[in-house]
Amino acid sequence: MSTILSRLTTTRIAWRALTAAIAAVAAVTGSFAYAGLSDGFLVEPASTFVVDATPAIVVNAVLETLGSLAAPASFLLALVLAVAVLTVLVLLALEVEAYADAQYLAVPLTAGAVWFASALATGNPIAATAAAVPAAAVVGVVSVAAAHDPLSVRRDRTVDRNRRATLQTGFATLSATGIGYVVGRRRTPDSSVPYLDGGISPPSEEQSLLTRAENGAFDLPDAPGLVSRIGEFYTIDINTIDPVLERDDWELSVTGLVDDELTIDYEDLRDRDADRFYSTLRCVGEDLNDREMDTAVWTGVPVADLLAEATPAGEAGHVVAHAVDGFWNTITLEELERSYLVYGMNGRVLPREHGHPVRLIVPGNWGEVNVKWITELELVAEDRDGYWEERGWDGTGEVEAVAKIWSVDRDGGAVTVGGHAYGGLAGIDAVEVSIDGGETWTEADLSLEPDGESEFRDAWRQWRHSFEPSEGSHDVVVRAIDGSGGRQIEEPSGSRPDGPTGWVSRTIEE
Ligand SMILES: Nc1nc2c(c(=O)[nH]1)N[C@H]1C(S)=C(S)[C@@H](COP(=O)(O)O)O[C@H]1N2
Ligand SMILES: [Mo]
Repeated sequence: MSTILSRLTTTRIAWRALTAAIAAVAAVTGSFAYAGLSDGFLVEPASTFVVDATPAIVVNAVLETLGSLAAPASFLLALVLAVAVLTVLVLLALEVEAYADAQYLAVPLTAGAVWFASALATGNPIAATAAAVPAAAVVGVVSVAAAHDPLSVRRDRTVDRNRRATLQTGFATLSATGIGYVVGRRRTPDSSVPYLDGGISPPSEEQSLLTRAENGAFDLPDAPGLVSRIGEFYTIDINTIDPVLERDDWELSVTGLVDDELTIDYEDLRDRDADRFYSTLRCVGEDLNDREMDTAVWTGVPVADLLAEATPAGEAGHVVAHAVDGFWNTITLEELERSYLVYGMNGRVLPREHGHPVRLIVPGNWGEVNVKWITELELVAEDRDGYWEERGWDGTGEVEAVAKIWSVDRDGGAVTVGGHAYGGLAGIDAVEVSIDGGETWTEADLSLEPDGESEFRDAWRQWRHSFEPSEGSHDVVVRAIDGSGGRQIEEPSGSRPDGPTGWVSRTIEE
């Protein structure tokens, strides 16, 4: 008799524990759906806890053995930890309900406990609510379903009812997890990246550049404005999961052929005079009319200021920029002297995927030299292969001018074609359009030169051209004229090794 009783008790606890685990999964899902991959997401504090609680030796050993799997592995561990802690809390709530023999008491208890723990961990009461409500809902649904289950015929009805109710709720939660994941992914980018200086809007200088770009832009369907939104700005790097480099842990050293080696931290960098400027990035590996080209308003410190303090030795001619992800690249000292150590993007703190906390921006050169998560500038005498140059690319130099066709709009009879053109430091002076396959050419309308006043004009412009189509099809071709009068190269080539060339064309059927 007593063994049967104790077995029944264990079975009950097991089913309660399963209910609690499902509620915990619902809490984490709700938290993700609300916060995406930001500090409001419960797994973020859990992962900080895991990393902080693990000795550095172990972290290094894990990184070494798991390599690029280390980040997803630690994420998984944090996820399991968050679910485990919440499971225990909900189980406690269910046990209290059983002990007090008060039907539905576990619902408010779960809501309270999950809310409190989440608010404590994330410091975000609203995100905590997004976790607490689904967890309490799971507990509530299981209780109601169990109480009204007409099908239980076995002698121990509570166990049997709970079992069915728990399983059904479990399946429902599982499908909700899918939806929560999709919602959370969507909510991950822009809004979760704080503004520089912690305000509720971009600082005034960044704001004025953003406003200028917004007012000067054409509204082209299917194409960005003059400044690309964070979250829509392309990202390319060698990582599956981006490095997480905290501001407080960041340091940059200027080493090699300098008189005085120099190391600065994030605070030092932020204390220096900064510039705000538009700069376009374009990946050398993209196809001619691809979208791996975007523009932001960047906030950063001129590298020249740091170089003046370190004093390059006479024989220094190049610099290798190193990053935490094992990526590196080489530019000339001259190019470094017009570069920036950037910590702000569109008035926000530089986002993780774009190199948080600090990246290099080298105006005018191909994307790959704009090293993200930068930690060292090593001055050397001779040119050296970068990460991609070791793999057969030649993409450290200045960009080729390009005009893209990104937008085709029909309004009644007229067709408006448009897109973006980028010419590096020289800027874009004109975009020529042909609607007859290159027989005759006219100049397209150009948007505002986004950085007219500064000494470099390293930003794209939009172009636009409307025409009344005649019978048949039209072969639209575009070509850019850069600020030095040079016309975009006509001869087509693939992107490897030094960037795609040719004129973009598109056939428009009437
Ligand atoms: N540390 C690091 N920096 C990097 C890369 C990288 O893989 N690792 N990729 C480069 C390449 S190929 C490009 S095109 C640009 C893209 O910058 P974005 O991701 O901010 O658009 O970053 C460059 N900087
Ligand atoms: Mo790139």
